[in-house]
Amino acid sequence: MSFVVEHRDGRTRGRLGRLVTPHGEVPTPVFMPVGTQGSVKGLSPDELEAAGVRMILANTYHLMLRPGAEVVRQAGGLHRFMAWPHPILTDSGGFQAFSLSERRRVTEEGIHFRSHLDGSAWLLTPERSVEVQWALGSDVVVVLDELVGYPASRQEVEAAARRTAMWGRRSRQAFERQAAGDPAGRALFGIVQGGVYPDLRRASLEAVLALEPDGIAIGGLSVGEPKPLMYEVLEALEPQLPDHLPRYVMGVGSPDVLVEAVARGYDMFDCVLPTRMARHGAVWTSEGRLIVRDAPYARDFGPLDPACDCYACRHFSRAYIRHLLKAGEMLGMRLTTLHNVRFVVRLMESIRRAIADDSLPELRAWILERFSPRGQ
Ligand code: PRF
Ligand code: ZN
Repeated sequence: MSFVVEHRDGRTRGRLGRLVTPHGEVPTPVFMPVGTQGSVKGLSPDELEAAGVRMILANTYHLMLRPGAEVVRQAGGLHRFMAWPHPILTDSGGFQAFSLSERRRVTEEGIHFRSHLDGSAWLLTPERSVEVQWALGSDVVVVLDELVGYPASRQEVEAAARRTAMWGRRSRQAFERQAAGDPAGRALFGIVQGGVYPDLRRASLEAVLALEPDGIAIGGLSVGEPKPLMYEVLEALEPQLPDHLPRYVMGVGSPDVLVEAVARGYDMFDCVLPTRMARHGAVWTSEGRLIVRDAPYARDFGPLDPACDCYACRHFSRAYIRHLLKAGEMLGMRLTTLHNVRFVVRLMESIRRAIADDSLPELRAWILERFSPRGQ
């Protein structure tokens, strides 16, 4: 894998880049929709492609439990299994084991947990996580990490960051064992933890750099802290990041956070937000967020967003989509999902265009005007 920075915004830290993976190139900054179970919920690969998506995220945790890494490997890897020919980044499973599993326990060895599906006992080690991600055929493998929520004591955060550093080293070794003799050129990303403590973030970054990673993921953010604090952490860390590596902020995806993080020098993002919101009847439009499920749209025969070129906006009205959602028709969620995915793809396109012509501050103001939640 390789990454090149092609242009920098004159007035922010924003950068335009290109990520080259075994399954093709991706212009950055990029947002990756989440395909947790090997599917971006409700959409076919054709539809994702038509919406302009060029890279998705999949989850080690879910696919390991079901259908199992071996099934996907036998199918020829996740790209073949799900008929998605473009790049895939896989998350390591640490975060999901924390948020989904029951009775989890962390030891030096790894994360012991019970499956949220059937209660069976599992152990996710850094080695196993890398093996599973390799079996899935991931283009970008991510180290196993431990994170804590917010707020958390300095002691807890420090212990998790230390463990993440140790697991990073074991992940690197496991990656090298897999990569020996493999020409594909897959990438390994390290993860920086350390909560909101600048010195812990710095120490965590040092440990990540020692891994000689192909990219740097920033974990442990958007876990309940106020947004200004998240921006502070990103801003304080940025000058310490090597310029030539892609920087990936894990689990963020609202328009305001995307543009704020890009302006602070970050390149890659993923989040369930656009797809999850859509299933609950909320869409992003060029005028801000809209809950199409709400009563006022019952007789609104215009599109979700007049400025959108997606299939849903070209063919259907707010009133019709609201009706589908209220009636529990599958098409309703598919159309809102399609729209939100296209919206965020176009948002990233406009962000890249703004960096290219040095107008990111103006676009940032436009986005914040429409998408800053009150009280944040
Ligand atoms: N670690 C991993 N995946 C993640 C996170 C993390 O800290 C987050 C936090 N926002 C989202 N996804 N491995
Ligand atoms: Zn649309």
